[in-house]
Amino acid sequence: MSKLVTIERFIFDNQPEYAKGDLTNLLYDIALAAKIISHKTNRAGLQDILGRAGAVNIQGEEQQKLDVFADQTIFRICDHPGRLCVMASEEQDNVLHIPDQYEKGRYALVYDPLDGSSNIDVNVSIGTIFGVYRYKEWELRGRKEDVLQPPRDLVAAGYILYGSSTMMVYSTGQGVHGFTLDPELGEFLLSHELMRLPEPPAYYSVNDAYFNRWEPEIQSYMRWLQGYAGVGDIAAPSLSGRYIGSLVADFHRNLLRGGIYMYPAEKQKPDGKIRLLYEAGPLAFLIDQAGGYASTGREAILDMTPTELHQRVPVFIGNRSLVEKVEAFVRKEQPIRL
Ligand code: P6P
Repeated sequence: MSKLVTIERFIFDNQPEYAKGDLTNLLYDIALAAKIISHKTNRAGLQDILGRAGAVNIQGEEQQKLDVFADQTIFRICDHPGRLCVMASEEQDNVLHIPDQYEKGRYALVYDPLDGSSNIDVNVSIGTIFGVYRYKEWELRGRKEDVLQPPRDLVAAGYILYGSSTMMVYSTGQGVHGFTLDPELGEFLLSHELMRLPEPPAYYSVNDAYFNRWEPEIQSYMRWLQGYAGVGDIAAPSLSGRYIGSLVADFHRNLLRGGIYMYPAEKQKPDGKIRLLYEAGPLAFLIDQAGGYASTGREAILDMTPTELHQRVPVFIGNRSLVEKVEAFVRKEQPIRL
């Protein structure tokens, strides 16, 4: 029988000595937000919270009521305890400043409050993604510069998956750890300690309806993944296709079983769809901690400094062997066949 450890206890016991303060408490706060959002998500169909909130966000996407609720919940929990100097949300045009009446802290929080929200009405798993940076300059803390940092400089990153169960998965640079919510206790309990990407990988995740929009090298890579003869210098591992259309759900399954999630650039989306700051960056930090790799196909996502809050990047993330093969195809170092 596995040991019974709450996320609060695990965070406290595993933080470096110097960090047993704001960062520890910030992760507690995020876990509380996760419980509140999970409670609301699991009852979405019963409380007429489904459907549109009537607004459109910076991405030009219809805001679902749960999007708005999740965004407000995270902000209201994190704006006043004095751990943060600034926040950035997928749902907000600009950075979110700490209200004047509250003390500013040492950290900057970036988050996608509810990724995959178009799946809410069809009861498909959705998720929250977050990343935590340390301030850039103490006297000037609270600016956009505090969040526009490369994912390699994250001090923490994680996600919450609202699925058949609610899980919180995070890393502070000492490995990736997963916790499952016991809704009766209201506690996240340690369920996946030190998660590592398994080899060989089992899945590839991509919306292949866009195949004809991709550059030829990516089309060839897809044919390699699918086992076509005469493509690539070695045979691809035998993979199954799994695409949920919810990044956190696809990422989580691939983290547990091995695989690659892809959202390539295309003619209509030259930078792809996934946002660097609060989606690809935190997940790149996590996959690195789990022994994997994240790339745009041309450069490591971990080392990209965002220039804008809502900057998009092409994403290939998962087992290093699969992701590095994309880069080899893009460099035209691989035999291709279409
Ligand atoms: P498409 C959800 O909107 C999201 O950002 C990810 O969660 C998901 O993987 C992707 O977009 C789905 O996009 O174009 O395949 O519908």
